Amino acid sequence: MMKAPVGGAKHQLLPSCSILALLAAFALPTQVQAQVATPPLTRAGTTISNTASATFDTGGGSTTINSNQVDLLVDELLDVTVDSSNPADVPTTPGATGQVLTFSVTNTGNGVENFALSTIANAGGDNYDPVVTQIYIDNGDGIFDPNTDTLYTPGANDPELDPDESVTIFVVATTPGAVVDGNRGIVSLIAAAVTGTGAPGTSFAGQGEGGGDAVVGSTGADGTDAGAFIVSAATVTLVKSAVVTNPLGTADPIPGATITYTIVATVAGSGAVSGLAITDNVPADTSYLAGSITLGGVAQSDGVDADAGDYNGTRINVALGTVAGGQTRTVTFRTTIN
Ligand SMILES: [Ca+2]
Ligand SMILES: [Ca+2]
Ligand SMILES: [Ca+2]
Ligand SMILES: [Ca+2]
Repeated sequence: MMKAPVGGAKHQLLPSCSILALLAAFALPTQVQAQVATPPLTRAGTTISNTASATFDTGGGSTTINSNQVDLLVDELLDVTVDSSNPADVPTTPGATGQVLTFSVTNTGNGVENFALSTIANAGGDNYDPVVTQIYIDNGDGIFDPNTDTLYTPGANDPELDPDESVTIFVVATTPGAVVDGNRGIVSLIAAAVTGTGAPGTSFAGQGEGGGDAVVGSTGADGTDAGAFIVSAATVTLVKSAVVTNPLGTADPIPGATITYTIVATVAGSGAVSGLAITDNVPADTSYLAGSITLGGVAQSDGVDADAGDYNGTRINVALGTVAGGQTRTVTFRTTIN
C-alpha cells in the first residue's frame, strides 16, 4: 500500500515515525472529502434556470431544438443554532450581580434573518434559578462590556444575521443570596427566527429573502443551548484562645502574667476570600508586648512595612490578603497584665 517514494524514504530514515506518517498520509484526503461533501447553501432568492436541448438528424443534417426554460426561485430555509461559549460552569458567589454567560448564535439558513432572543432560567436539573437581568449583543470583540455592547430589547433590535454569520450574546444574571457553595444554576438562551418557527417544512408564503417562501428547516427555525453558574463561595471562621503564664510558674492571670492570644482563621468552601485581615484590640489593663505578633509562627514587626503585621498603639492587625477555601491562618500576640 505504501508505495509513495516520500513515505518509503521516511520509513527508512525514521522507523519510529512510520505510524505518524501513515496518519498524515490519510488525514489530508479525509479533510478534502469533508469539504467537498458540504457545499455552501444556495442563497435564498437565487433563480436556478435550466433548458434542455435535443439534437437529431432527419437526413438533411443535424438539428438542435431547445425546450422551454424552467426557472426555480430558491426559497429561504430558516435555521439557527445556539452554542454555549463557556466550556465549564462559570463561578459565582451568593448575591452576586452582573454574572455573565456567553453564547454564540449562528444563522445556519440561506437567507438574511432576524432572531428573537429569550432565556429560560427556571428549568430543573440544577440547584437554583439565576435571575436574568439583561441580554447584551456583542460589538464583535467577544468581550462583555456593557458600555460598548448593545443592550438587547426584544422586538426592537433582534440581531440580523446573514447566512453563516454568528453573533456573540451575553446573558447577565444575578445570583440569589440564599444559594450555598457548590450550588449550580442553569440558564438557556433561545434564538428564534422572527419570520416564524415551527415543524420542519412549515412554509411562510412569500416571506423568504428574494421573494420566495420562507421554509422552516431541520432546526425548527429556533435553537437553544444551556450555560451554568456554579456557586464558588467561601466562609471564614475565627477562633480565639488565650494561654496565661506568670512569674510564679502557674497559669493564674495575676498582675505581671503574660497572656498569649492565638487567633485561628479558617476559610472553608470551594471559593476564596480576598482582603482578609485580622484585627484585635489590646485589652484594657494589659500592655502589648512589643514585637510579639506572629503569623504562622513567623515573627512580624510592629511597624507598617513589608510583612503582614503591625501594631498601632491600640490594636494589632495582620493582613492576610486572599485566602482560598481549605486553608487556615494562625496569628498570635502577647500582652502582660498590668
Ligand atoms: Ca429571512
Ligand atoms: Ca434552575
Ligand atoms: Ca464586546
Ligand atoms: Ca510589620
